[in-house]
Amino acid sequence: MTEGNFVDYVKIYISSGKGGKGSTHLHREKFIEKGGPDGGDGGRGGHIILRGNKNLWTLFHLKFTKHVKAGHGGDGGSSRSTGADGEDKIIEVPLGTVVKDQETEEILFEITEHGQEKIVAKGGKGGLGNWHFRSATNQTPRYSQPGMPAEEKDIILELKVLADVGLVGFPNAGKSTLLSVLTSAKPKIADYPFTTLKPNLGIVAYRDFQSFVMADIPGIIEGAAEGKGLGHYFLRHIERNSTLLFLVPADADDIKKEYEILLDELRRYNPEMLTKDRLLVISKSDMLDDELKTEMKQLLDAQIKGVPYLFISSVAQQGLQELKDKLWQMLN
Ligand SMILES: Nc1nc2c(ncn2[C@@H]2O[C@H](COP(=O)(O)OP(=O)(O)OP(=O)(O)O)[C@@H](O)[C@H]2O)c(=O)[nH]1
Ligand SMILES: [Mg+2]
Repeated sequence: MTEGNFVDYVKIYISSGKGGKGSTHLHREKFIEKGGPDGGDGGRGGHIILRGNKNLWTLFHLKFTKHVKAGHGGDGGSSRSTGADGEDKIIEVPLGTVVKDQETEEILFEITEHGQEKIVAKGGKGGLGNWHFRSATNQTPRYSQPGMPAEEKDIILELKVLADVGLVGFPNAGKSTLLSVLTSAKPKIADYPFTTLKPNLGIVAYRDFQSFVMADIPGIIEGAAEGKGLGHYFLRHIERNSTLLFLVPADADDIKKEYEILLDELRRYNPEMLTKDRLLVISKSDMLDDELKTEMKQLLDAQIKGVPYLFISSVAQQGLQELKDKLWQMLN
């Protein structure tokens, strides 16, 4: 898969296991004519459990999971032996996964911590065996409880928390190329606008085994907030990023203007986007010689205030470590 490893919505049909039935058994042994009741209890049906996993970033691994079924509880047996519990099924999800009941649209809960476990469909309780029902008046009860039924439903998993750093830029600015050199993601790259049609996520490895997540989204054009291009729909994917990385290519006619158009589109989409930390990078700066770069720096220093900027080149591998350092510093 080279495109669209980003999945933030899945629907799954789940069913827990039903409880095993209790046993109606009367003890029989040589020389003991009338043994008492000794039917054991049924086992519990398996639960469906959601578990948070901080190493997952999307719901991609569940994209093709349509059903999840837990095991049924075993029936109780003689000699008060209890049936085995049904096997639980665990669904691992990224932190920030919101779980909804599809039918009622009710939010059931949210998984926010690594290792956090929540039962989303409870296994049926096992029935009690007849041993429990013996009494002074009934020494040989010939009944036991059935197991409780399973729980079945469709659930929706929706991912709320997204990457740390979101890439923002016009089509063809070099966003996907940057993702491909900083992470092991393999997004499609081409010399035409709207190459990227779906968001891509990658994990940027940082010094000493640390990492952060970067999201590449389709290019944004003027009017995106009103639905032009593809940017509008995908802006929601960077709504929760803590830091936005603006890319303007070195060969842009007017860097300041391009940056301001991008900023304005974000503002129109949601003014809160402007409260995030921002970093501007001039991409494809391998196209600049030193003289041009110096000139451009002077211009940018005069024109663009209040946002740090860097020159980078994904192709020539320039300024990338500096970029990672800067992003890391902003994230922490
Ligand atoms: N010279 C040079 N070209 C680059 C650099 N980075 C990207 N390019 C080229 O720019 C073109 C667009 O790159 P992409 O990474 O696909 O751009 P994008 O921003 O993801 O584009 P969309 O997905 O359409 O929004 C490709 O032809 C790349 O090879 C760079 O550092 N230097
Ligand atoms: Mg792209």
